[in-house]
Amino acid sequence: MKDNGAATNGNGTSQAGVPGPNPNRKRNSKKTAKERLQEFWSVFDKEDTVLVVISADPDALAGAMAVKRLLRYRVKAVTIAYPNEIRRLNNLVMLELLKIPAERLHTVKPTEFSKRVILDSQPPHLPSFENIPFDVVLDHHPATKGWAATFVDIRKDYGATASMMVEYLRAAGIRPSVALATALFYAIKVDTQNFEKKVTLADAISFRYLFNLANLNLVRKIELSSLRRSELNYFRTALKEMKLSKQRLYSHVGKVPSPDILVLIADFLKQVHEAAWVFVSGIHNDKLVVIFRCDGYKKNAGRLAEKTFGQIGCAGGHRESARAEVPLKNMVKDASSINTNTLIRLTNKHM
Ligand SMILES: [Mn+2]
Repeated sequence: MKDNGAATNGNGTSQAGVPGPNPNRKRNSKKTAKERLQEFWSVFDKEDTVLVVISADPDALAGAMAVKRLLRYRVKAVTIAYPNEIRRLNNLVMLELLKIPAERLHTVKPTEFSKRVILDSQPPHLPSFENIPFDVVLDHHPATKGWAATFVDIRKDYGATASMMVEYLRAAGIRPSVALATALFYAIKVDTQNFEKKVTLADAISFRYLFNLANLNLVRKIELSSLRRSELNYFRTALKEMKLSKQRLYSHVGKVPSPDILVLIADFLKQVHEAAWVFVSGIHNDKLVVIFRCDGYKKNAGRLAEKTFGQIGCAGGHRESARAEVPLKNMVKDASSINTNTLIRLTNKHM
């Protein structure tokens, strides 16, 4: 039970790892792909209407498509639903190009479906998931407690749920369509950050398998669709306001419709060779949002963000990227008086 921590995971294993009442049920991590597939399939009947609930990002969308494919001839219908609004352009383009049928969670009634699956998430992850009784949980995030499901497969060492779903498809002898293979391939790329994150060999095996089936031009089209034309105006402002000193590049962009645009600008500016650090800030929802970027070599963006803004707002991140959000009421200045010089002054205090 240690490997997924669910209150009741139905794999019949006691805390000490000794087989429980059913000796045919093994520890989750010891099961073969075929055994997992059979257990997953055994949850469903021909008459079932299935709801797959996800928090829509590439990994969840691809995984949900795989579940739909695995259940195609085994249940009556499969509906994919997500609570969040998809704003990221790459994700919208993925939905559109790969024709992924997904609906907003508030437009469906989970209890009207006979079976419910949650994928790439767990019930406690979002308030809108908490009250849904799930039959199946498929995920790669660390296991949470306080819920139960008939079939649970959580593998926290995996870089993507998509890698797990490839194993299910292969065990079922199903060759994914180009759209499904492309979705899974892109999902693994995104969740492993192009394999720069710590992942398992299993992720690499699934990725290599998909390489022959996915359309790489479609992948590139999705990857390159990160900017709306209207967002280029913020780049114009960022370049105009930009200041470079002591290998540090600063730009305050002013009011922005979403902090995402600040991330896009910071990621663009970090390509400037003369800059070891990039600081991009903007105002969103009465908060000053600051995006930190550096190469992480003998530098720590997360620590700097915390030292600089931890007292007056929330701040944190990794060595090479970080973010801070400070309510304007915690700062002496009003929004209109904040400019790139303010950003320089604030961040230099702790450098
Ligand atoms: Mn994921």
